[in-house]
Amino acid sequence: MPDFDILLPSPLPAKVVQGLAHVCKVHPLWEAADPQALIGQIKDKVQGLATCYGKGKIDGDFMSQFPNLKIVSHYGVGYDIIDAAWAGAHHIVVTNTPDVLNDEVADLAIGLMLATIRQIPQADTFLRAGHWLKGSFPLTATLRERRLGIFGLGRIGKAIAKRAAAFDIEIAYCGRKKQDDVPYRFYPSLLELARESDILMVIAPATHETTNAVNAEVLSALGANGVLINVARGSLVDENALIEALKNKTILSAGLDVFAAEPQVPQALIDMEQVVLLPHVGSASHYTRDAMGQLVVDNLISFAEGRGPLTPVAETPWPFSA
Ligand code: 8YV
Repeated sequence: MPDFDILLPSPLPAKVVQGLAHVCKVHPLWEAADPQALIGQIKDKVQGLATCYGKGKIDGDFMSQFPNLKIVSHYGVGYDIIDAAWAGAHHIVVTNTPDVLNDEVADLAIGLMLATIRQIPQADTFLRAGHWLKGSFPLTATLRERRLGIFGLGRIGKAIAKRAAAFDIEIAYCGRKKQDDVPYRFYPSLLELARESDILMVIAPATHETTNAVNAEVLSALGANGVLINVARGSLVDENALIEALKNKTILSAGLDVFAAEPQVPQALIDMEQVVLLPHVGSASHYTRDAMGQLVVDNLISFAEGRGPLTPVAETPWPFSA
């Protein structure tokens, strides 16, 4: 194994750090008393970064501190914190952790959908508070006769659709293009999809085009019986428009696993009883996080040993053409 120094800008699971430390020189930036001084000492040696979703952005300014940087291995399928186009233009490959989390996130999305429509957390709170002794929990909305619109029919979107099909509800989707090998109805515009749906499931990537895509107009098209579920990124939903729609009851409820400025969650949402709010736990099981961590390690080791990256992202196709 050649010398290969890897910088970890923000905390990753211990198994990832240990897995890398067996074969590479690992520099956990968050443990440094003076992070900038550490960067100064190791900047010429660093060939890889292992990153995760968190506070900092891995942009051109950050990556350009390391003249010999060759690979950024990201812990997560969504890599919106990384400027992958910049990396590609500078022959730095970016990898993510696709597929290994599809089922976990899809399970959570379905759970959140049911929890929101049938008010499962609210019913639990009701029982614990002793209210059942005084009367029954109020009747809830239903999944019956609903139409599910999936915004983003990628790998996770398809896993959600497969599960939703078992509920005997209509399924439609919108995305960059129509996919001929799926049985679901395609709508080219999100507005049209919202108009034809009672549940809008958001699972598209966070890009410039999808920022605030779920806006006031889309929410109004979803309608007064409408339920919004977001397991993608907070940036896809105009949070102020969502709060207004919920306050004015122009939609029924929302189940959210992600927020625009997480872990900060708007107090207005916390104060609403009809919403279900989760702390970004879509992929957060031991099983799936271990699989994601292993893929972060495997990408870096495969690259360091000259075998190339395992799961490069679209912006940095491997091998780079000269
Ligand atoms: C995060 C996620 O990566 O994969 C994604 O895109 O949103 C999550 O799985 C996770 O929070 C780890 O940082």
